[in-house]
Amino acid sequence: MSRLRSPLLSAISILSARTGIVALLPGHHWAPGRPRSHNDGHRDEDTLRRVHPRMHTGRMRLFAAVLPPDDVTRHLAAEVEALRRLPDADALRWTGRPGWHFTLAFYGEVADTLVPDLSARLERAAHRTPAFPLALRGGGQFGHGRVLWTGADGDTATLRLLADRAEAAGRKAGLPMGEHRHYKAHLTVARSRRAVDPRPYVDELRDFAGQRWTVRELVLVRSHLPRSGTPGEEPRYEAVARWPLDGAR
Ligand code: 2AM
Repeated sequence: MSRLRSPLLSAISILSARTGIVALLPGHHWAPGRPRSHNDGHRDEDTLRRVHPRMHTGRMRLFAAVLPPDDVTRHLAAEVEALRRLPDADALRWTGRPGWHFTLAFYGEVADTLVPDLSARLERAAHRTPAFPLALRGGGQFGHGRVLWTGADGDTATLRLLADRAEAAGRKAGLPMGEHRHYKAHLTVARSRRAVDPRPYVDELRDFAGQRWTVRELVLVRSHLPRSGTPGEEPRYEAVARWPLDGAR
């Protein structure tokens, strides 16, 4: 077990022992994707670790998410294949299937000491929220083609409620969450550092409709930023805890 992960694992293990609810997934690496170019003013802990590989900085980059199941991401992968056949698709950096997620709240670099409180609050948020139906649907873009995404259909009101609760959990745990913004459910499929014409991609995504599934879990995800320095390399995502949604309807 790496020294870097042990404080989180022990923090969550304590929580797990107390509540019996937290499911640990050590070593379960489920995703690439790409971070935004900024990191909300936090130190870039992965960069520090690259410079000092033995250094344990006592922080980790975390976010709360909903993860679509395999059959849903398989269908999206086929759609993304079609998008990648469009002219100039190589100008975009495409996110990878194992990492596809709906971000609920992004926490940035979180001190190990705050993780148990954050986890307890997320567990309560999950406990108060009912399982709900969701599907991937259509698409859109932010920032003149810098972010291309597919959207959500189904019980998006409960998705938003869960996102608001995940954000509140971070705020109450003492994390600097920035100003509250209206939640826009999106699953990022590609990014670009420069503006690109997004219309062909958004047109192609317009009729995309994935199959429904029931969202039953809130997942806390750790993002490991790339260490190689290779441009365009994706972060590695790791699901560190999952809590069942078991609120009453
Ligand atoms: P996204 O949801 O638009 O793709 C991990 O980095 C996830 O957290 C990504 O899915 C990312 O964006 C989301 N995220 C939200 N705010 C972020 C920020 N300030 N920096 C990095 N990622 C952020």
